[in-house]
Amino acid sequence: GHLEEMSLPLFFGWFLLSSVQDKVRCTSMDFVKTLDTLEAFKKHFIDCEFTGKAEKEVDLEQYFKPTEILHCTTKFCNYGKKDGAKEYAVKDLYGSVFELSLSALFVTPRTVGARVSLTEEQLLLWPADAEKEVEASASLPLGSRAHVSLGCAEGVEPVQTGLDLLEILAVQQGGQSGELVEEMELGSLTYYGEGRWLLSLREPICVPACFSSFYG
Ligand code: ACK
Repeated sequence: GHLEEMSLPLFFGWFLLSSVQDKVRCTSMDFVKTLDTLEAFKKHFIDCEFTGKAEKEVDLEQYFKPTEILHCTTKFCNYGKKDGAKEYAVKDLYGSVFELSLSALFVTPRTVGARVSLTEEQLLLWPADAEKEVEASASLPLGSRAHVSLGCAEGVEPVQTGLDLLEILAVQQGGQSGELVEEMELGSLTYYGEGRWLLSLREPICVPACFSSFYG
């Protein structure tokens, strides 16, 4: 009936515990600030991906608006309108705390995010079609889209963060290795063209996150 339909959330996912949210935000903010100071970033920036204009300076800290709740979406249900929303029955793990491994940070002209490397157990909660929705990434391994959105440029929706990650991974898979730009304290920074940067973390950031849902 009507009430039953209403009981499906906007999405299911792992929600970072509040104790680690600040740490993740600070790490990503430091990364964005550092990126902003690199000559290589300025050089590519002038070709202009970030503003569309030939501006020489951009304050990335202002450019990206922080996302509200740090989480990694598993199933986007859209209150039941999305395919497979009803079948996504994961009640037995609801409320469990998992340890998520953030393995990379990335920045594009649209979004900032963290890549999440899922364990076998975590992959059991991952929808089989998450990567297939995007043509370019249909052959990427299950879980490739897993991410935490950290910030979006003005007018960009958070769904874009996962799409940007898939694009970068599709370029990697296509055999283009990207241009290794710099060994940084946190890891190696690679440029994938079109304003896409990925910092592969030397030590993944491990964060506790509760499997739950968001109604909004
Ligand atoms: O950063 P995210 O994973 O991207 O978290 C938000 C959350 O749901 C609430 O908007 C994600 N989201 C939005 N639309 C979709 C979609 N069509 N497919 C997958 N995830 C989505 C968004």
